[in-house]
Amino acid sequence: MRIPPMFDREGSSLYDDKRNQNHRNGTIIDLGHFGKEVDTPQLQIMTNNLTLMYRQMVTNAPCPSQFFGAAYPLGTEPSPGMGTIENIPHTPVHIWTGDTPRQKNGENMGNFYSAGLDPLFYCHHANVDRMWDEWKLIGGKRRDLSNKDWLNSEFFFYDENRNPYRVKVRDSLDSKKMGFSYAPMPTPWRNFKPIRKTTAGKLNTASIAPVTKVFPLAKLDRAISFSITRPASSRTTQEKNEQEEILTFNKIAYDDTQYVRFDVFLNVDKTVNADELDKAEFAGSYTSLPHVHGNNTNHVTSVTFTLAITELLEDIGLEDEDTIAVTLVPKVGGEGVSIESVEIKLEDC
Ligand SMILES: [Cu+2]
Repeated sequence: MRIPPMFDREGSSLYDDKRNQNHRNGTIIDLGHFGKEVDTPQLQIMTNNLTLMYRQMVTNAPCPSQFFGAAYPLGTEPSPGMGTIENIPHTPVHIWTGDTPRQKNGENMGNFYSAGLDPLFYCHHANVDRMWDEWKLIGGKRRDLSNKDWLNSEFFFYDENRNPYRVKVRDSLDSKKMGFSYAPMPTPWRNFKPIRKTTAGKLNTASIAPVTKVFPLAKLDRAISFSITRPASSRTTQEKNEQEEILTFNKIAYDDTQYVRFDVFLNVDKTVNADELDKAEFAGSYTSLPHVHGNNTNHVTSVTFTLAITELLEDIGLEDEDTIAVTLVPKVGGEGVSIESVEIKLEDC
């Protein structure tokens, strides 16, 4: 949960001056970070981090389509939905590391165009790659895709002689074939399933606006709650095993030169304390890594965001309910975020 000390020695080739100076000297990385300094106690930051890791690796990623993100075949709309760990911890580590206090665009790590200028970028991305291995070790249906389009996708890199070098996804599934493997490490998040803190039971959804009245939402400038009907309730173990219940946010639009982050909770009202994420009702967060474009003008992006909620509904005791309450809490940039619609779908796992 810290930047390794060797990256923090001034004068070393691993050091980069364009990092947030408040986050040096072994400061604990805040995966809940949203670009502002907040007075969250260290213990709370650590429990938030463990909760976020559990959500991204376990709860929200029971199937390959959640972990890897939605399919993006040629000819379809961009940003069909990113993978769980691309969202978190990948993006918050970028934002947390970048020099937001002194650089216009959070350079280096906090912006897409400049992130690779910081040597830490490569360590960070190797760590994300390591989490791919860890995810497969959890078991269940957590395995690589067999889709040929995915396996045969190609990327160009450069070798040590600056010659282009082609790599297919299928060549990169087993790191041992590439000559390396990751040393076993403790995974404290594996057993960090948040426990239910309230005993209030089901929130009265009759007093909350239905999803059809709230969306399309013009701006997420404050916390909002809505009720939404599930496609099925009281699902059997076998049904849950075959299909995952997916809370889907369609066409989230915002200016992607800005950082946005919002949290999603189930079965709580708008007064929820969103600084404490270690609760069963916390479903997940959406985060974005800013892209500064050549001309630096606004650039509206439209994305789909999905959250797997089968385990969550079990843990909160909502499996038998037809209608549930969802609350969105903007952390940063919400005034520039619009959302066209929200639905719950069952997807093959
Ligand atoms: Cu990155």
